[in-house]
Amino acid sequence: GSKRLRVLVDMDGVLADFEGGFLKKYRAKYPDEPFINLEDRRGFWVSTQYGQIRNDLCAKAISIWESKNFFIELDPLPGGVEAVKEMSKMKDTDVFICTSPIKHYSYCPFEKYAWVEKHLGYEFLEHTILTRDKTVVSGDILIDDKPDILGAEPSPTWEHVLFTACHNKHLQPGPAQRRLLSWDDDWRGLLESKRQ
Ligand code: UMP
Repeated sequence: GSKRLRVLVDMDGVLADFEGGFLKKYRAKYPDEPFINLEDRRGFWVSTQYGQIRNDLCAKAISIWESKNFFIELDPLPGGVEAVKEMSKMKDTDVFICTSPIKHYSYCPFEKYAWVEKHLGYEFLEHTILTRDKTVVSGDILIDDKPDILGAEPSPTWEHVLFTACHNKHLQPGPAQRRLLSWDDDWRGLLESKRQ
């Protein structure tokens, strides 16, 4: 098929290593506090799982991603930047980064744009969407590691493809939900399947 395709790609947990960056900075700031190895992460919300260990660890976790330089210093996840660059050069393909900033807005929105410029180039800022509600953004596919993507629009136009992450790998995907195991997985075939 040759239908024009609009692909939405999430940032944290898909292009940028939020979980790895969090754990490294949390352990450096709180060396004497308990922590959760990435293999033991369950549930999308890091703060919720830390709060289950001990109540005050929820706020300590949040203090990490509310800090200056947290988002800009996140490492790219393997193959993500390369995949986005390749898909944006494909015929009949529009790629947008679609990411939710935290509400503590001092650093995060700025640093998300800076990360895109640093890793994908200034031109990609034209293709960067910061929104707290991805259901109101239209597209054919949304590649995202969050299992439940809800918002004001009950029937989003995109198909949510679940990108595997430490916190969701044990989840049984919904009956029709497709997964991308990593950027080594067949994302090209996934895009092609939506052009039919
Ligand atoms: N985030 C939290 N709390 C957590 C984990 C993540 O606020 O426990 C933030 C980081 C990102 C946002 O800014 O939530 C998730 O954005 P998306 O990956 O859904 O775009």
